[in-house]
Amino acid sequence: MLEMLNPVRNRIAVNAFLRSSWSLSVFSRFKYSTIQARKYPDEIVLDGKSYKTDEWTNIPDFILELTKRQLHQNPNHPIGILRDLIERNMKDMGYTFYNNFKPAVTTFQNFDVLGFPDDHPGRSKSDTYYLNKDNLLRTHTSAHELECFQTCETPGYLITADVYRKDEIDRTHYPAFHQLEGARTWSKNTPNLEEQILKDIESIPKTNIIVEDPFREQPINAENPKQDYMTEKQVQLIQVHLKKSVEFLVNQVFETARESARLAGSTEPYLNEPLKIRWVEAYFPWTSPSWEIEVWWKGEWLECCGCGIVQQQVLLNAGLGEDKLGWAFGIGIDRIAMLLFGIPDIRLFWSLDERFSNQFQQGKIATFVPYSKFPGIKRDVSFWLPTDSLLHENDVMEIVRTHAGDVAESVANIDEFVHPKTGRKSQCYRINYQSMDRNLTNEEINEVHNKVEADLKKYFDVEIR
Ligand code: FA5
Ligand code: MG
Repeated sequence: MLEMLNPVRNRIAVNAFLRSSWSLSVFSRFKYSTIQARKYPDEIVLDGKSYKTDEWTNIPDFILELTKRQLHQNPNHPIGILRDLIERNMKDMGYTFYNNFKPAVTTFQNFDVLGFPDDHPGRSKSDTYYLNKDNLLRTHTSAHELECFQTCETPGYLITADVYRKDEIDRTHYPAFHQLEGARTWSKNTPNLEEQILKDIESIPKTNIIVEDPFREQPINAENPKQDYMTEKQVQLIQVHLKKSVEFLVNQVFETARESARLAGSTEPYLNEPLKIRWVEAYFPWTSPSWEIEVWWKGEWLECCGCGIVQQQVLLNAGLGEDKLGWAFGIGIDRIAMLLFGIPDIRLFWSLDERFSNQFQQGKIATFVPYSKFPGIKRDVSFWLPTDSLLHENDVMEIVRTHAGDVAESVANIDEFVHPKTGRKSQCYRINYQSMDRNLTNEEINEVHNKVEADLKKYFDVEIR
């Protein structure tokens, strides 16, 4: 969702329009009030706190179960191993580590304080899991920026936590994943501030990464503007510090992975090539200017981190006054862990199968050995949508997840058209059901697939074709 809000890249605009348009349509809400709503208990208890449910509640039980897993705290799980590795590399560099934040936060923490506009698609029920109107499962670790800025006594901090988003179903998307947030501030009153930042830049260990960054010399432009509270020179210096810090972190992680691969006897050519990364412009409501880093790994650009210069309003909200300036970044760690450990499907992180967990050990990046491959069963579902339908792609994903659980390997909208005469819209989704640890029978998949169709009819009034 936030992934989709970069105005610099056009894929976003359409989605944003689709998403925000439904929330604006009071008429269609009224019209479809006869469609059944899902039932939730009167209260949900999470981490010892009770939340009274309301019309915003949309968290299924299987998601609540995931909140108990805390994979980043498990020293022998790939996610925990990666967190530990990053923390060890960043030790003594002036960061406080926070790993214990609970997943339930307020809409204020997750959105308001970071300057998300009211009509931001990330706030919608089709993107975010709500406990109720005012409480949700954090969608990003930035939800804790405020409290960390308030309490942190070192120049910077690192937060690792599980985050939750309604999202697509495929090999690299899962409704729960992990982020590592970093931030660093300076006091404007530091004597010779600019020289100090330069010194801080020089203290970041050098890497031999190949960097493609068209914005390094001139980081500011009309689409990615500087804020008034900083000089151009300050933006220039702070972005270099930010980018070099992220490059260092990424390089350490990938170097460790290569080292492990070499030790394990691998002779793949990529092990001897320098790591290649590129910076692209981005947009986040609470940073400006903003960027993303992409890493070239085995023939593909992988988006792994959003970042930028913190909006002064966030620092003011945290009570830091006008004296501070700084940067923040947020890295998705699951996709990086997939590459490092050779894990082909993001669902595997959540597997309770010992054939998975027995392969990993604290401090080691081992290459995952698949224990077997089970065939998938494909099923299509095609339907006509009612006029002014509220159905969002993420709703289809959620319905499939509810009935298929981790047996849902991928779901893709493969066909969409509008009937030239009736003006009715048709969609077709292809679902691949596939288990990571057993064979599926046609019978059980028929049953699951029937439930998916039934829910689409019941909750969204579609006409199955
Ligand atoms: C954010 O979440 C921002 N909070 C990052 C940030 C922090 C920007 C601080 C500025 C300052 P984004 O939505 O792009 O940004 O997500 C960050 C990373 O999380 C992505 O680059 C990607 O690696 C990972 N990610 C996003 N969605 C998923 C998903 N469904 N599954 C796995 N990883 C994901
Ligand atoms: Mg992104």
